[in-house]
Amino acid sequence: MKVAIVCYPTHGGSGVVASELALGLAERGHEIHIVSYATPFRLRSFSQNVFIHEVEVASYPLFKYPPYALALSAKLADIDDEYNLDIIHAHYAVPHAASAFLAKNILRKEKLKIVTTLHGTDITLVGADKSFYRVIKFSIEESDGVTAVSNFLKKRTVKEFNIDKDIRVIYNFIDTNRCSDSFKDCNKEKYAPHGEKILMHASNFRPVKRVGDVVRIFAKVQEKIPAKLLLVGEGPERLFVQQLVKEMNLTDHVWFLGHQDYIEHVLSCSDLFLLPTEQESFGLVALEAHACGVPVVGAATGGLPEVVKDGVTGFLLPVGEIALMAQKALALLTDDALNKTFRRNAKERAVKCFDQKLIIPQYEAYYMEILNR
Ligand code: GMT
Repeated sequence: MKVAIVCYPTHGGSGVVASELALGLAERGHEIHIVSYATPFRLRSFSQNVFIHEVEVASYPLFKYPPYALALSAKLADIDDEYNLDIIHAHYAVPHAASAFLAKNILRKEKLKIVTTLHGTDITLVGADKSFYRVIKFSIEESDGVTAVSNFLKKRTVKEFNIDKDIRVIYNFIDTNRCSDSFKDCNKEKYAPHGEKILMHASNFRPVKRVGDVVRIFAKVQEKIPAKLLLVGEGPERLFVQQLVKEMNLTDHVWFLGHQDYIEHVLSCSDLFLLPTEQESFGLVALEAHACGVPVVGAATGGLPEVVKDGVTGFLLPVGEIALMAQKALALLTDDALNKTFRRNAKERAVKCFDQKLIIPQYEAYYMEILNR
């Protein structure tokens, strides 16, 4: 098949899923065209069967807001002229699904199919905003196929947008071999020179991630046992979090590592992952932790319980329950037998339920189904 995958190139989960899907499909012999405003970081090195198309938006003094969605539509139409696509797969509804719809109509090509994958905030935050609502509802309804990354997100989409359309749930996935023994030399002594326990969090530091809660949970853990916190990522709340760390006198115990292209290196140093997020449609980062055998303590919210099995691979508690989260974190960090069992369960769950070998064929089969409909 010839598939154009439209995605964001940044460190967010949707871009990672789209990039890994592109690589997986290309490896299975499909011709993949990545369409984005920059090259996604996971696709910077050469891959057979993957073509990168960067969208450029003309600037003009009249444009207060550069019309990216239109430039993307025009680019998709051009790519189809040159390569004769079968499918445009839009990752993240805003604005990719609408741009794909426009491209298909420009081309007047009925046999070109549009698949839209809903990732989370395109529905829960951005999509619910009144200024986008009708365009998103329309783009979902007009897509030939729609997937959501969890049952939670599917239900939320149907309810929020009053959608009467089959939405297929296809979970996020991971190459569970990536966290191999070759990463085990992660320089743990650098971060925890006296054998302290290592807690970790990674996100885009947006308010929805509640990184402040991460620091407060860590503070409670650190009161009881020697521990260090590794924070991965960048975003609007980073300065606030740095300030909080200072105010809580934790500067010597917290490492800000910034963006990391492959967080497996850091995960392989970690004893526990914290994800006290307000909303999470799936929680790719929790899956990445599990794939490295790292248990998760976090919030019982959104689709996270579909990934982290409460009491088996981690503990999930109500959003904002900092004291309870700290208590569970301490249990996992001080009871070696419990820790060992949870680590084994976490890895096993990632391999059995979310390995790319299981999930990529589901996308492939879904494409075939849409093309044959
Ligand atoms: O909103 C974000 O945190 C980024 C966003 C993205 O699209 O880049 O992440 C969402 O998509 C991921 C991949 O499907 C999911 O694993 C995340 O749970 C989801 N984030 C939220 O729902 C907050």
